[in-house]
Amino acid sequence: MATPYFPTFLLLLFLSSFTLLLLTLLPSVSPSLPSSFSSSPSWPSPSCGPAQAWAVRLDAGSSHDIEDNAGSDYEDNNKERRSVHLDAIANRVAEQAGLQNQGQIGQLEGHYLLCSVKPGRGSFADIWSERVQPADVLAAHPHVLWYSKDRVLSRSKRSVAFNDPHYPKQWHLHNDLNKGLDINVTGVWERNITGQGVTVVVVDDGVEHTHQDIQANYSPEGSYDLNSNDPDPMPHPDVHSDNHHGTRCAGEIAAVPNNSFCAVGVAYGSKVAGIRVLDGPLTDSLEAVAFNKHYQVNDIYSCSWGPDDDGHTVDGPHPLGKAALQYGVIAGRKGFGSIFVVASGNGGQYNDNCNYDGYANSIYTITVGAVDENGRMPFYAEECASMLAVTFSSGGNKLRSIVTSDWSMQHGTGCTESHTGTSAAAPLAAGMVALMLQVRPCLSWRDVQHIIAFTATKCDSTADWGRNGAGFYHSHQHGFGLLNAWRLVNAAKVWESVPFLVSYQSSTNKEDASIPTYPDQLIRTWKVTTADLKQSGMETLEHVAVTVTITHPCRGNVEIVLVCPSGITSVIGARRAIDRDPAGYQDWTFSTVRCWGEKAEGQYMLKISDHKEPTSKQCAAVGVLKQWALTLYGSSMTFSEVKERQMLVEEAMSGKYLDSSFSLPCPPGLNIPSEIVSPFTSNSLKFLLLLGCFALFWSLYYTLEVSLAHIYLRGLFCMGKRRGAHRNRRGHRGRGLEEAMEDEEEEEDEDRDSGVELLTVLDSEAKVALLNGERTAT
Ligand SMILES: [Ca+2]
Ligand SMILES: [Ca+2]
Ligand SMILES: [Ca+2]
Ligand SMILES: [Ca+2]
Repeated sequence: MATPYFPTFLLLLFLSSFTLLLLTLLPSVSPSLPSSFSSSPSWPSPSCGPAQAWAVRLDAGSSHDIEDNAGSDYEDNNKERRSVHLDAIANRVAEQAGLQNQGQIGQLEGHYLLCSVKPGRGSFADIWSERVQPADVLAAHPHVLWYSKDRVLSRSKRSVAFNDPHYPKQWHLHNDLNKGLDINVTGVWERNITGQGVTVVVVDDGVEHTHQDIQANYSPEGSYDLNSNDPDPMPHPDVHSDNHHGTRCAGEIAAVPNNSFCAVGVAYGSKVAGIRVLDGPLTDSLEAVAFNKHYQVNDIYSCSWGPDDDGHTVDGPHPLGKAALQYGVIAGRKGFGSIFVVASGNGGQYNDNCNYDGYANSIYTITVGAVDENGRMPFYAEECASMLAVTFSSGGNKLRSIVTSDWSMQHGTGCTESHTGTSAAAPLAAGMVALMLQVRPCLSWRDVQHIIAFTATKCDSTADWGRNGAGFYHSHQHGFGLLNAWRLVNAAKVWESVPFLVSYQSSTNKEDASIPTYPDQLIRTWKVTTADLKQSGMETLEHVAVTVTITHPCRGNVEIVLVCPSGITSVIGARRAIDRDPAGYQDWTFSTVRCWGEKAEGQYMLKISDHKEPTSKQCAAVGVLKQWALTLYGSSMTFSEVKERQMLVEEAMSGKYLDSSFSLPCPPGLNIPSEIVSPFTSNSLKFLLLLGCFALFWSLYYTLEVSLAHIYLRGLFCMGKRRGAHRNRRGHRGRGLEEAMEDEEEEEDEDRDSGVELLTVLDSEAKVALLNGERTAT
């Protein structure tokens, strides 16, 4: 009979189904891999989705602890031992928190990703894991310095197909004609990175903030009008109809998207402010006020202007402007430093060079040049050794310009297709920095410069690219290359702040050495030893500057080259054919970024030559190097740390950190008052002057009145008692008054004393009035 087998078959069927059910319910047991994420193609691993991951930073504890845990089997160096030790701690922490260690996060030592193992709801494992609260365990754990849970981010993709009629023409944002020749920003926007929480201020001729494409993103808190001294930077129409510049720049940064009007800004989620300062005479003090205006509101200052680009000007910020730039990077943005973006200049056709422009040359500024839509240097662009990077702008006649907002005053339509020059490049760079600051608000002003050097890409094969000792490519025409929003933002995401800025200065070398005619050169060297750098702890370079005093009948003929210890050359003082100024260079500081990331130690060489014109009598006299000094800027970041950062940045380019909710901790910053009322504003100076004049007149009048009353009284009581006496020759404020009195009579001795007393009292009264006035003014 077949029937006895039937229950056995059913039993087998039941058993196998039960086993299958158990297998599906149990958590998938995967080995915990302490390997770095570079080996894993996708990160975080698919089993560790958002809201299930914890990023932790671990403390390795004391070296004794390492010895104990790692054991004597490990003969390798400390670092490796430390890493193994940290892996072990990470495993332990993960286990205790009911999580799974997914390994170190990239190259960030001590940072680990721990995943919760979440099987289906209602399972045994789920019930167990709900009892253990990872947050409680991580918060209390002695080895956990910091932890952060994945938050579920809003993943709604922003449509990059905007309804703004001119968006299709904004080739700098999406170049459909020459693929790849744009700022590579759309991928960043798709991840909701649009500059939210960041304010960019356009320091220019005003911003039409009621403009349809600007109004929604306008920041009145960051704005000011220094030309008219009021809070409203609205541009004033003028006869030339050219005060549209600031509005155009503001549109490039933050033009409102999807409003069916004109264009879209690079950082359309950011706020844009305006400081009106170029529509009137610009003084040093006005410039200084502009550079620090609302410096706790404004994060980035976009400056599309500079000294005359005529090929023979040597000028830059004057003492107050310099001090304001320095103060901005120290105290601006809660101490992380204001970001100053400056245009490199449009004097290309006059053979101008941005190292003769002190704003570009300054270490505090991000110097941005321009390339055309083909990635080539346009005719107007200037080159220099202090150029940090380039981005897109107009080119020759047949090439497209920048499409952006325009003012609607006078002949303006509110939208333009012809914004040109390096003026159009700097705001694009400012917008890209805004995207970086949304991702990581605590980037310092130097972090931003570093990230640009680390991420800019080579363009234009015809340029003079040189590879420096740290592996960075730089050209005098394009700096470190094209700014790339995707690369900048991804690098910003994993960027840990660089150590604080240190500098080294050589002694001032008095020379009085003649500059020989090219190909001969005047060569001077300066050796920087380990001992020289010991005090500051400088390991690697950022900016390198040389300050020179040179006399020459036609200074544009002089060429100054700096050679860093690695051998890379920087033309810090380029020849300028038009510059026949006989003034030479008086303590002018030339700078270069070409030695970025290189070791600071070694021999620096200065080469100066005179490219004489044989026919020119005017330029025949011999030039003289009077004195020179070398200044190095850098940090304690070691050369190997520079290399590690380069690897980390490249690893981040896949977007894996941007896609995850990974974030490094950000310190809150310093508590700096939002605005310090400057005693240097023209208004307060005028007020003080007025008050001073009033006090002086008042004291004169009062002295006169009291003295006359005194004489009158004395005349009444002491008439006829005249006798010879010394003239009071003591100095008083009212010199004219004293003379008037001399004509009237000669003073008596006893009366002179009381007179002095009276005047002293008057003097102090006047002072009190002045002091009170001063207090009111400050
Ligand atoms: Ca105004
Ligand atoms: Ca728009
Ligand atoms: Ca220039
Ligand atoms: Ca600069």
